[in-house]
Amino acid sequence: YHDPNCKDNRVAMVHLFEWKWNDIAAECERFLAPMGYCGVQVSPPNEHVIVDGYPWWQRYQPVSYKLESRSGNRQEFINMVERCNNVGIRIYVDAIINHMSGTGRSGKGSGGSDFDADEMHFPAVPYTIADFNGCGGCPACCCINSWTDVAQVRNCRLLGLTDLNQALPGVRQKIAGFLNDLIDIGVAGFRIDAGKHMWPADLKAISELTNDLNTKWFPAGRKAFFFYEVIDLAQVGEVRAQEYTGIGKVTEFRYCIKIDDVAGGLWGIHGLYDPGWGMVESTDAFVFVDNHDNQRGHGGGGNVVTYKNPRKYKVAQAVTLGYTYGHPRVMSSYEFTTDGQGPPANGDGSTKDVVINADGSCGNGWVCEHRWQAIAGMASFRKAVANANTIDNQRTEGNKVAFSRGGRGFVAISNEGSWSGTFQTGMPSGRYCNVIRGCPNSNGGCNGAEPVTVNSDGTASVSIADWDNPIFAIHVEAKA
Ligand code: LAG
Ligand code: CA
Repeated sequence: YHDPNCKDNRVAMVHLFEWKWNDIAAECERFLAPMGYCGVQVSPPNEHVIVDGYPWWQRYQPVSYKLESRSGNRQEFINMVERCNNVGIRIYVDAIINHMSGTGRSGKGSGGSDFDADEMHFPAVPYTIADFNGCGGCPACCCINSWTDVAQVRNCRLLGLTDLNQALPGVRQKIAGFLNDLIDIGVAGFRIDAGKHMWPADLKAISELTNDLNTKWFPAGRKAFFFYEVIDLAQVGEVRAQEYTGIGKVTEFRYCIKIDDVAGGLWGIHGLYDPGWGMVESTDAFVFVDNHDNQRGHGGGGNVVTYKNPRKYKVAQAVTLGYTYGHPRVMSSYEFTTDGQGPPANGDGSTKDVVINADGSCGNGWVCEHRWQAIAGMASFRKAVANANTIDNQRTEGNKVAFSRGGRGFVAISNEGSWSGTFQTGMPSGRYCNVIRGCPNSNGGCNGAEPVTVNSDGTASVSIADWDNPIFAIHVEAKA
């Protein structure tokens, strides 16, 4: 349950937030596989409520486990999983299993199923009132309003969302049935939404009901990767991320604050993993610079760096993908100005296609951070150094840092103007491409810049001069 099930030494996950299944399938083939990404976190694939104006958060209110959502239908989902797995890219599902839709909602879901949340009537699963937590022990509204009352956090309604009782065998079976349907299709794992709001023992029992992964793409006996969304910002008396490390990896939200800090002052890189802050150990940590919630002030919010601050964002991603702490996920956003705004939409409300411009950037309102050369280049770097757990030759000078990764890669980042000189890269001699500028091309050179020569003693002449891309990175899988 801790192993992301990546192909070869691939590591980086990208969250293609609100993308349609057909667009994701194409992206696996044309970009993610060649750039060395491991997999994609997809938006919730299950049937959901439809809210006026189609805010993104409607997908966090399930109506059933039918695979009929704003991103596409069941057949399109199956095609995506097959096409991505066939090029070695894994699919991870955002699984909403804590709750169903919010109080006050009824009608038909995105797949046409009837439901009535006030009656706790979800016939397309089916769930009835008996499958939900009652209001006994909860405040009058049945909502969570004390975050230090751990039983209330787990057994009452998060934001008024009808709360499933995962202690019941029947509920466990239905949730496991949903996960097993996805596993049988070929997904590699799950982001468990609202993990904080479920008891770890119940989650453990559910994960133990899941099938082995599909042997068409995975070795026999493999289990799905589970990573639990637990917002732990070290508030005294609240649920701790460490309660979940026995059953999978856990989101480390303190990392978002740390990386924002470190990307502003690289001298602080030594403190990126800070046990004093209560952060979970590296092998348990699931890390990200920002996510779909905190980039818009939801889910804990806080000071996080996003695509709206591109230069700092690239620095933050270079540190995240270049360093050793945790398992990294890259956010891929759509442009937004208000927090509820849904994905780019056509006149009929359907989600717009992702279009790719001639220069490789995205159009139609999709930001595609994962395609920014600095970020994609660092995803390829992480694959190349995946087996190296060490940081060597680390050198910090004020707001600048350089380090190498076990003879397989070398990075330098300057947050204070240009930086040039002779550096010990720890790399074998040869001609390499600075993957922040571009990849090797078929003419024996590099796109975007001249090749870099590493001498037989491991030294190289390094220069960072581009204010908007203040990073230099070479690795053994990008030789000129
Ligand atoms: C999560 N992790 O634990 C998701 O990452 C987060 O995006 C989800 O909230 C949340 N848990 C529940 O799955 C999102 C929005 C909420 C939204 C909720 C349900 O951040 O704002 O709540 O999805 O759609 C909305 C309204 C609330 C209302 C609630 C129930 O914003 O005002 O109380 O619906 O009707
Ligand atoms: Ca709950």
